[in-house]
Amino acid sequence: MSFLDSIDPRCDALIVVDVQPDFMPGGPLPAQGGDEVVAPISRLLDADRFRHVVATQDWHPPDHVSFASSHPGRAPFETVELYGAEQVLWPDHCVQGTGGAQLHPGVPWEKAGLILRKATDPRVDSYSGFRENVAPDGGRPSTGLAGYLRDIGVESIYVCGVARDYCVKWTAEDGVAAGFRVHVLWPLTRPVDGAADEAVRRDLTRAGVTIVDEMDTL
Ligand code: VGL
Ligand code: ZN
Repeated sequence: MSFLDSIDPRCDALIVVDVQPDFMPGGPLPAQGGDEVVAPISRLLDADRFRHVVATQDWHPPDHVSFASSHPGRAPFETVELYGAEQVLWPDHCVQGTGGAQLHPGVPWEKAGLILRKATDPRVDSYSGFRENVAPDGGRPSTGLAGYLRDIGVESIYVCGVARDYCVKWTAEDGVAAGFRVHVLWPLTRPVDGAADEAVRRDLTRAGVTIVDEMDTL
């Protein structure tokens, strides 16, 4: 049976994470082979199996705290401590209103009922679609996504997009913590750091996430 045949449109939702030009090869923060997920995600949306589709969009102000450029003397991919947690310093990416921050033009976004912009607080990063990273008060502010999904009757989510080792992973793990059954559509994700794949699979599995490896015709 194809995984598509197991989708119940009433209580399953597809979450498409950060499919944006800045995360594609040639962009400032590429996921390895990130462009390869565009066509199959488009086919999945066009198959109209999911009634509930949410897109997340990384959407940083230009002086965002996660940018190495906001930390004099620091280089991209170094880490700093921020509000008691580790923060990776990224190349500038997905700056609000720029072309690289748009939703990728190759995906039929009209199928998405909600487009959730995240990491808009200049002081706080947000990998997950559900909750921001650690904030100055030590908490992780909600984005409202869990409440939205619950309100429309969603019980299970299927997560795809980029980056596998950051925003996809954190969205999946927070989805479990919020009480959803969570599946990661592994072939429809790509990592910033492919060397992390085995650790990502292990962490997701331990968190209670189901990894879907076989996508059949997609
Ligand atoms: C992401 C790092 C910084 C992602 C976003 O989409 O995975 N990673 N911002
Ligand atoms: Zn970002």
